[in-house]
Amino acid sequence: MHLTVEAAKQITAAYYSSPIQYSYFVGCSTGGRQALTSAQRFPTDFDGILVDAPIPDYVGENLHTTWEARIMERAAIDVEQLEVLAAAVYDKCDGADGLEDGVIENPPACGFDPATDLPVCEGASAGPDCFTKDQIDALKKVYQGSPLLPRSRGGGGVPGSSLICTCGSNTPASPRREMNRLLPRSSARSLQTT
Ligand SMILES: [Ca+2]
Repeated sequence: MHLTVEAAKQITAAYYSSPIQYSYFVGCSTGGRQALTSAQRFPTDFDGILVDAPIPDYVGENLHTTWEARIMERAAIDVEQLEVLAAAVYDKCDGADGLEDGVIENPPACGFDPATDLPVCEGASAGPDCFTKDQIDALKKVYQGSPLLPRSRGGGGVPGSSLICTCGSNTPASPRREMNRLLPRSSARSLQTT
C-alpha cells in the first residue's frame, strides 16, 4: 500500500497543482489491517489513521469463518426461518436500549438466547416458523464465537446486528444480511460438495 500512497500523493498534487498538506487513511476489515500495517511499517505516510474493525489475524479469521460454516452446515437455517429469527431478535432486543423504534442500538445489552427466545419445533424436522434443537444449538455456538475467536475477543455474531462485518455499525438483523452467514440449506449442500 505504501507505493500506492506515494503514487496517489503525486497524482493528487499534480491534479491540484499544489503540494499535499495533510493525508489521512480510513480502513475497515482488511482495510483496518492495512491501516495497522501502514502505521507500523510506514508511520510517516499519513497524518492520521482511523482503524475500523481490523482483521490483524487473517488466517485465524478465515479459520473462524470456516468453523462457523461447518456449524451451520450441520443445522442450516432456511430463509423462512431467518424471518422468524430476525423477528425474535427484534422482540427481545429493540426495547433493551430504552426505545422500541426498530433500531437495536445496544446488541450486547439484549441477552438474546436462542434456547429460550426462539420457537422450538415439536418434532425433529424444522418448520418455517420453528427451530430444531440442532439449529438452536448451532445458533448458540455461532453467537458465542469459535474457540479461535470467542465472544470475549470480539468473535461471534451479535444478535440484533448483522452477522457480517458492518464496519462498526450496529445494523439491525435482517434476513438478507443473516443469510450471509447462516447458510441456507442450498448453500450448505454446495459447501459439502466443494
Ligand atoms: Ca431500540
